[in-house]
Amino acid sequence: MLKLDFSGKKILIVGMGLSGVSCARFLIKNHADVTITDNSFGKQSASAAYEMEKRGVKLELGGHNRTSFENSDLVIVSPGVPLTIEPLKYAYNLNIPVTGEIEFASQYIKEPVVAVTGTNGKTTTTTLIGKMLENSGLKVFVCGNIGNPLADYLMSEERVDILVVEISSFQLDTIRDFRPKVSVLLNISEDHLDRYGSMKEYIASKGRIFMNQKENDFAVINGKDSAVKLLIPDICAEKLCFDAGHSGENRAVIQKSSVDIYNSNRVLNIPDIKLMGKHNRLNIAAAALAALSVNGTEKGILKTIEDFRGLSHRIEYVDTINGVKYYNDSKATNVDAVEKAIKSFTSPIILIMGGRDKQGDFEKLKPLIKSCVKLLLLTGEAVEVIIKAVKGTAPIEKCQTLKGAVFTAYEKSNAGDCVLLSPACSSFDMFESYMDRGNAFIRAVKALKSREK
Ligand code: UMA
Repeated sequence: MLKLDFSGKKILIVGMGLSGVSCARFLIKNHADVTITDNSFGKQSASAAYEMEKRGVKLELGGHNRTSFENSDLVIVSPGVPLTIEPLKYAYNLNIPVTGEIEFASQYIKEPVVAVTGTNGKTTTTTLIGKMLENSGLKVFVCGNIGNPLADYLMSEERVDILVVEISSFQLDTIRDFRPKVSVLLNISEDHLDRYGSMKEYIASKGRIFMNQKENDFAVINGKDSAVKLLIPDICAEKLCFDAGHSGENRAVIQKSSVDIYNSNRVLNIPDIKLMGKHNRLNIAAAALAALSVNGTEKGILKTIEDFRGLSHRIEYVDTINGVKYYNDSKATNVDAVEKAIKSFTSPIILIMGGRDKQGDFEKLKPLIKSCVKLLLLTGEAVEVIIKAVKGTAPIEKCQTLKGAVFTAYEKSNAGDCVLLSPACSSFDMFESYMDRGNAFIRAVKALKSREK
């Protein structure tokens, strides 16, 4: 574990989730005076609260106390906490440093970092880069938005050669000096507009991943994405574009079921890609370019793609019942991800959408729903908004629950169809997380399957 001395420093952590707890563990071990404040306090936080108190962290739960913000030497904000909340304004007004977990932890990390952002495909690409580098013989720590905070590395006894970090826009909002050796920007489409005032702000947030890079760093970028292209003029790092068409800078060409990577004077062909959809071939191209720029080997890359079968909750095949295939794409929490999912199928689709609206533009789905979806089943808070946006495209039915939607899909499907849960919304109206929602979908499908036996 990294040893530092924070004696006499009063540090306030906002949010007792994964990021907050991880920072607190590290700081308390290094003699800081740590307080965690969280505006809610539910059953799930009880074990974290118990651990924190035992370690000597002060807790202020169920609300935020203005004076704690004003009396701190440093405030560390969790990514899910909006930077506009009232108590943070008091800290800003008093010039108290406010930072996030990624910026805080990265100050103490000397190893090179590959950082991956984008609206969709971050977790798959982060996982692929981690495996490609491991299969190339490197010691790797994979972390970030993927589920284990970067700050966990500060507590780890083992040093690695390189870190691969999934980074969300929320995490980028609080960086200052964070400088990845390789920054990957996969794509940008509408998302989180309930937090950002406009697309312009959201694009600017994503662009922060490049802001501290220098000429000897690498920027792996989607050369066809119009929002990503807006950021290119400000990038100092060496640009490795993928899918950029015929432009001279193009370093990866996406074929029908393979990817060609231009690596120095050679072409690395990644053949027979089993993951569905062009979006996955783009993720693979980005991952390979990133891996190659930090000593990943062609052999390590090819082995990774040969072995990789995709992650849960991303167009995940669940089962076949009466000739109908069921797919769980619960991670598709925005419109762009649903577009990509629909485009991955050639069979008629019974599509299950809905949940909590993140103010996505559902109207964009109209042409695809019209041409590919035979029945649209809607659940959750966003039902009426979605109906208004896509009416006239396909038959629509409202369902009270996800389980009910699965049952309706089962009743209305014919052999050769597929049933796809791809919600275009967050899960928080009815579930704890997209994983919880995806697991509920899988359970409902498995229950129907067992009735068949
Ligand atoms: N809270 C306050 N005050 C507020 C608002 C929230 O105290 O005004 C509290 C909440 O009550 C809660 C705590 O803050 O107890 C949660 O903080 P958090 O939401 O930042 O959660 P963490 O557990 O720290 O998880 C975060 C990321 N969550 C979000 O960005 C919302 C996790 O990404 C990430 O895995 C983790 O850090 C480690 O890096 C999840 C996510 O949904 C998977 N990310 C979004 C996405 O992928 O779309 C961005």
